[in-house]
Amino acid sequence: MTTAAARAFPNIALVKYWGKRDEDLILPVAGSLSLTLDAFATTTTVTLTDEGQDSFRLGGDEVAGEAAHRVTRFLDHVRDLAGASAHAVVDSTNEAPTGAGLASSAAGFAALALAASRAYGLKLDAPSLSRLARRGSGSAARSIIPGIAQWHAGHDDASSFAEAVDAPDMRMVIVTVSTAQKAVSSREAMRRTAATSPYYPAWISSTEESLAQMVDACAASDFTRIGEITESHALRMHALIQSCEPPIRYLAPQSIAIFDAVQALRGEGLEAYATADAGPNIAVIVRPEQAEDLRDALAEFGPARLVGPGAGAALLTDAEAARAGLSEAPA
Ligand code: 2P0
Repeated sequence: MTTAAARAFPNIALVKYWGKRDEDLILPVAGSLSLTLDAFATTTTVTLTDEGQDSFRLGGDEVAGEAAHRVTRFLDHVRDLAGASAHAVVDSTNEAPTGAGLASSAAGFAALALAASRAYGLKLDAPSLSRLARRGSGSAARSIIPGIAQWHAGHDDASSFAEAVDAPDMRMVIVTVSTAQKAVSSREAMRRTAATSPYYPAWISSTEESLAQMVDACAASDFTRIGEITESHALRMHALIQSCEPPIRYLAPQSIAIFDAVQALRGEGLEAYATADAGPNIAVIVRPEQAEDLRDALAEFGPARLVGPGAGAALLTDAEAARAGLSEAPA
C-alpha cells in the first residue's frame, strides 16, 4: 500500500507530562494519564512519491520551516523501521478552529504515525504505534489510545508507551480563554524547567506518586478522587513552570477566575475539577449527568465546548478521508 489515511483526536492530561529524560527518544521523566477527546480531530493522508523530498500540507497550505522538518524527521524514523527510502506527501487537516489553541501536536503525530506506518507497509499493534507516535511528540503516545490512557514512563524505547485504563465515564468542558499563539513552546519550556527550576526533582518524584494515586482512583471508579488529583496536579505543574528562570506563566487572570468559579460550583453541588495545559485555556472534568449544567455555568468566561471520551487513532476509508477535505485523498 502506498497511501493511507488516519484520524486521531487530541488528549487532555489529568496527570501531566512535563520534562524529558531523553530528548532524542522522547522518554518522559515520569508517567502521565489523559482523556482522549471526541472532538478537534486531525485527519492525515500519507502518499509515497517519486519526488526527491517530503512535502507537508496543513489545511491545504504548504508548510515549511521547523514544522516541516519535524515531519521529515518523523518520516525518517518510519522509513528506518520499514527499511524504505521513498519520500512522502503528507496532507493534514485540523477540525479545531484555526488559532483556537486546540489544534494539537498529539492528534497530529498520532494520525501521522498510523497513516505513515501503513503507507510504508508496516502493521503495528497499539503499543508499537504508541511508541512510534511518541517519537513525534510525547503526548501523541496517548492519542493512539481511546478514552483514558496511561503513558508508562519506561526506561527505554520499548518500555515507554501508553495503554488504556478503565475509569468511570466522564465529560469535559473546554473554555477558550485566548486564541493567541503561546509565547514559549512546551518543548522549550520543558527544557528551561529542567535546566533552571529548583522544584524539578520534587516534581518528578511527586508526579509518579500522583500517577499511582490516579490509577488507583480510576480502578475504584472514584470520580471525586480523580478530580482532586487532576486539579492539584495541574496547579503543581503551573507552579513548577512559573519557577523557571526566566519565569514562564501560561495561566491568564481569566484562567485563574475559572479555577475559582469551578471551586465555587463544587460548593453548590456541581462537582467539577479544572486543569490547564501549556496555555490559558481551561478544561474541566465533570460527571456526565452534570455536564450540560457545567457548560452553561462556565459560558460567561468564554466559548465553552462540551466534549467526551473519544476513539483512538483509526485508519480511514477513501470516502472518509475525502469527506475530511483532504486534497490528496487516496484514489
Ligand atoms: C501533557 N503537555 O501532559 C502536557 C501538559 C502540555 C502541558 O504534553 O516536546 O507537545 O513534543 O514531547 O507532547 C505538551 O507537550 O511535547 C504536553 P513534546 P508535547 O499533555
